[in-house]
Amino acid sequence: MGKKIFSGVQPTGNLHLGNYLGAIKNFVELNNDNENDCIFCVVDLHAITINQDPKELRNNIRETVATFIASGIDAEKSIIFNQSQVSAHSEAAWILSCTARMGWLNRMTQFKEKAGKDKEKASIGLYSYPVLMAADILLYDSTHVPVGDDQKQHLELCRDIAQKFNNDFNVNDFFKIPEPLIQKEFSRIMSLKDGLKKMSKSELSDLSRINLTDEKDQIINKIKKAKTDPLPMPSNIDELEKRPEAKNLIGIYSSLTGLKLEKIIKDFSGKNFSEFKENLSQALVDKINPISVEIKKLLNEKNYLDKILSEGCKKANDIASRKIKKIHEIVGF
Ligand code: AQP
Repeated sequence: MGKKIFSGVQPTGNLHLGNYLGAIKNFVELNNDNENDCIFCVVDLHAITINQDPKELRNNIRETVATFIASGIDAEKSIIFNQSQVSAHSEAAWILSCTARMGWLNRMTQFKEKAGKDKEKASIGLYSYPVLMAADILLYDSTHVPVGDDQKQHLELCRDIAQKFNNDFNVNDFFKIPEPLIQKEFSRIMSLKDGLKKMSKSELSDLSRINLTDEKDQIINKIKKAKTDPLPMPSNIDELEKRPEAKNLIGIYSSLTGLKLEKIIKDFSGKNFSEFKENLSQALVDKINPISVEIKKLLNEKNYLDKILSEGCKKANDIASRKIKKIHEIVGF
């Protein structure tokens, strides 16, 4: 039986290699399987949990759609839409925030990381972000959610909310309990400047990430400058655990080329990083350059991108409005 796939990407600019290898690459594979029903959402309501410039946000929404298409998602075979245009998301998020418990949300590590030291100044939206994410997923009876490893905890919370709602209202199986789809290996791509920090859009230094719009020279330069340790290339897998930057770069190379870690380590064992970095740059250029060229081309086709969104919104709204109607009946509105 086919899967019902749902996943979202925030239109916060600078979509990067982590977003691609952790999530979008998986979206494309799932979308290629005709058995699956796929919904890919540009989660603009999530984006405003931190300050956004309205004009940039509007551009970033289109750029996210362009990235989906340029990466190989087929708009004919999936629903692509932006969250703010389907009001059931906000409505369901409110209702589910009455099911979710403070204690559960207090455990969310992403909030702690993003709010930083001054939690009092973080928006309430940033805190309740995972409840909106649960609403997104549950409105479509999604069975599988492809995400990067950083979203695993939010998905567990979504399952808890679904189960509690089903129990509280005695509606067994009303919300489907979704399964995460997380890559087995290298599901968290790390910063090029610090192997212990996630590659991220909001990191100030552009050298910390490969953007999906980077040109060939930028990619080569970033890999040249990527942090490594002073030792030569590792000679066995066990060494990787103690060498986060080497582990990250080798992991990226393995994800891009499909080569096994053992083979990469055998081929480069004891050599200088510079030789490996040349191979890595080439693999990156081969993968990212065609995507980058296509994104830039699509950004000149605003009407086409807007049409994808408006058609997607109609389809998403059909499904979500039916589900929210049932939710209203269940809670007694
Ligand atoms: N570094 C990463 N490695 C693997 N997967 C990642 N994802 C994000 N970063 C990595 C996955 O990409 C999908 C879309 O992410 P998002 O745009 O919704 O937000 P995010 O996780 O908050 O991404 P960033 O880059 O870290 O943004 P900022 O800097 O704004 O916090 C998700 O499936 C995510 O797991």
